[in-house]
Amino acid sequence: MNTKLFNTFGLVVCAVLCLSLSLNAADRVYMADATAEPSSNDNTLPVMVEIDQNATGFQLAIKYDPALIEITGFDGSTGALSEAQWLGTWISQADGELTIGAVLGLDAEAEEFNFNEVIEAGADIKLGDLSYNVTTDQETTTEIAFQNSLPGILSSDRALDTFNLYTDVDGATVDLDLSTMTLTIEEEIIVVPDGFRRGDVDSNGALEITDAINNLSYQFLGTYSPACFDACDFDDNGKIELTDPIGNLSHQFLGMAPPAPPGKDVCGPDPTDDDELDCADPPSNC
Ligand SMILES: [Ca+2]
Ligand SMILES: [Ca+2]
Ligand SMILES: [Ca+2]
Repeated sequence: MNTKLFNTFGLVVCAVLCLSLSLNAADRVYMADATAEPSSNDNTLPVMVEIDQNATGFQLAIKYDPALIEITGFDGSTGALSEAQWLGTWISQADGELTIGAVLGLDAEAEEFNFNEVIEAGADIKLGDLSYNVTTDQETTTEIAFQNSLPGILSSDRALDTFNLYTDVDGATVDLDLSTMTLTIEEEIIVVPDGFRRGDVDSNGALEITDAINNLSYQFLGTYSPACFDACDFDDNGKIELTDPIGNLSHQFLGMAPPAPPGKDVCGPDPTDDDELDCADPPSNC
């Protein structure tokens, strides 16, 4: 075979092999990385697949650390397995193993599979949700893995190993590529918005004459340091001026216009946060 012919032959072989490889590459089962709080119950994880043939049934096997989490079940009603006519879940908490079996079509009278019922080929298909509790009170990370050859939870005598696969419309099995997800167990960080009451210069939660006086002392005597400059900007024009304490007094004693949003009664962020003023030390009572 001369070089040119050999190269052509190689291209043809690659075209066939590479095409089939790219088709098969789509068969996988996975879960996205997630975060949960220590000692938290009733968490859920979506179980996802990507399949390049129509599927008539699934078998999944999952390994997890039983010292950190407790898997309590699998709910197919929240995903594509809501159409399944048979769905079984086996959990061995002691071993940290979970097996799921599902059949889309089942002809009960004929006692045989009905391969007309399918989950159609595609990507990002949610089969359902795992439910789990975090049993550790420590912050840590743990892995949950789709793993083959788990001892046969599926069989009562544990004689059969369980693999991750699905069946196609001919009843043939298709292996699923495996994956491992990371579960980060950590306390939720509660972000407190930088809220303030406008006009409440001393951040005591009420609009009083002292707020106007403190504003004047800051501007003209330099004897007062506001913790929240936005609160001093009564009309929210982006500047702290004489008009601000005057507007404050006029509202309190003459019933004139109230302070600009968020107002004096409700804590909130500055709707015009693009000026030079900020609220570096938001009131703790907001
Ligand atoms: Ca005040
Ligand atoms: Ca102003
Ligand atoms: Ca502003």
